[in-house]
Amino acid sequence: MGVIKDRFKAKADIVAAEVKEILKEHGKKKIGEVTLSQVYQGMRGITGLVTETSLLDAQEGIRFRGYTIPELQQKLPKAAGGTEPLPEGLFYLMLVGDLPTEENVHHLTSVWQRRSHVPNYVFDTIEALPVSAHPMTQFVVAIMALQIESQFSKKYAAGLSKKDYWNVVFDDSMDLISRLPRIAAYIYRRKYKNGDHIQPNGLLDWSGNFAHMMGYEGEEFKELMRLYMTIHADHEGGNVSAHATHLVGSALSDPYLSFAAGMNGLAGPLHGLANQEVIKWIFEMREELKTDLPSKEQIGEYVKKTLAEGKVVPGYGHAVLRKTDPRFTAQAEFAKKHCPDDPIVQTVWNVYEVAPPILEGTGKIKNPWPNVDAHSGSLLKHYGLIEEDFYTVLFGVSRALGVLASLCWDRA
Ligand code: NMX
Ligand code: MLT
Repeated sequence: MGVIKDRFKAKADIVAAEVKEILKEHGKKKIGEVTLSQVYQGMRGITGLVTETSLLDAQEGIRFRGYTIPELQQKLPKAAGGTEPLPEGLFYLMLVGDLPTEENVHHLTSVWQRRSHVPNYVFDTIEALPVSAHPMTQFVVAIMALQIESQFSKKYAAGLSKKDYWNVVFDDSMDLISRLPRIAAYIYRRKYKNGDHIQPNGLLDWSGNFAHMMGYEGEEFKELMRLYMTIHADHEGGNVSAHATHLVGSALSDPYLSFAAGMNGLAGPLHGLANQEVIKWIFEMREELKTDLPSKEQIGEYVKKTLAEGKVVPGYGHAVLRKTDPRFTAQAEFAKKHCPDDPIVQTVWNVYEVAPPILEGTGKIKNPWPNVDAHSGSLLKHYGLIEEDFYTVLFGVSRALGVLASLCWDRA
């Protein structure tokens, strides 16, 4: 851990000095105007925050520290025999700002393994909830129970100098990331597999072990998890989960409290819960039309019906993006390689052909193209992870990487 922490601090000190200098020189410079509709419509398009870890361009999509998703798929270290990036590598990149070596990534895997112990009272707290509770509710309750472990809150209470905040926020963030897969898998097995829990495998990487603890041993599914955990990790600072984590963190709430706030936002249907909504929407359509593979004409009619009922077409639209989300494309590429004949995947692709012109035709939807959530559920269903209520928890485990790396930067 020492090496990564030292590298992070060295980088953060340089950036902090640069920012101080920039503010001294240009602090009074105006960078934009604000219109009344921006104020009333959720601060759209106002440059109002800095996020170190990633940058979202409306046309091109996300870049993590300057790298696109295809570039990350090429440049980040992979599991033995695998082709998808290990999210440990993305975390290193977001935190330190440089591409990691294989050794850096293996180091991070073993640090997270070492820190992954979840105290029993967290499982007891989950068990106190009805099994029927939504997995995101169970997830947030578990994170709050784990907050008892926060080093930051203990050390702050004992008296902590401002210059040491970053150090303990860093440790809390690492602990939390290490423990989330165990908590999420516990909730999964509790809710859907009769509480038949699976012990962690200390030899696996973070995503591989997560897949294992949920009960998915296939190498292809583990590869999907590595891709999934990488592409969902960060989407600049304006989205609800990142913004909420940042906002609550600005009160010096510890990483557990801050991340729980972000997860409450991710649980909303217009944000992370949309992945569950997409699959629900596709299955309702299949049920209504009595077919596993609706035709493009039928899909078109169903999109129009959804709009006429005053509902959103889940998985389409975005507050910033104005083109197809590259995270959708990355998942479509994975599906082309591994499961092009799956009827749910084919339906997702048919919706992609049919929905955008209809959405555009309304004249008010600013982005008629698919976002990340339009594709993820179809892949999970293909590999047998059929319980769509759980999908947002997967998103949440991944999002921890981006928002907690950012929280470390905030404190440093
Ligand atoms: N289906 C129907 N109507 C839509 C859609 C859609 N997919 N997207 C936007 N609109 C409507 C929107 O409700 C608004 O209507 P009104 O004026 O009646 O309030 C109008 O179009 C203008 O909205 P936009 O400015 O285009 O979108 P906004 O930035 O406000 O919202 C989303 C962005 C993502 C919340 C919106 O596109 C949406 O609700 N999409 C469906 C839900 C979804 O897929 N969310 C996941 C986003 C990604 N993520 O993981 O967080
Ligand atoms: C995200 O990944 O957070 C979503 O695409 C929402 C957003 O960026 O606004």
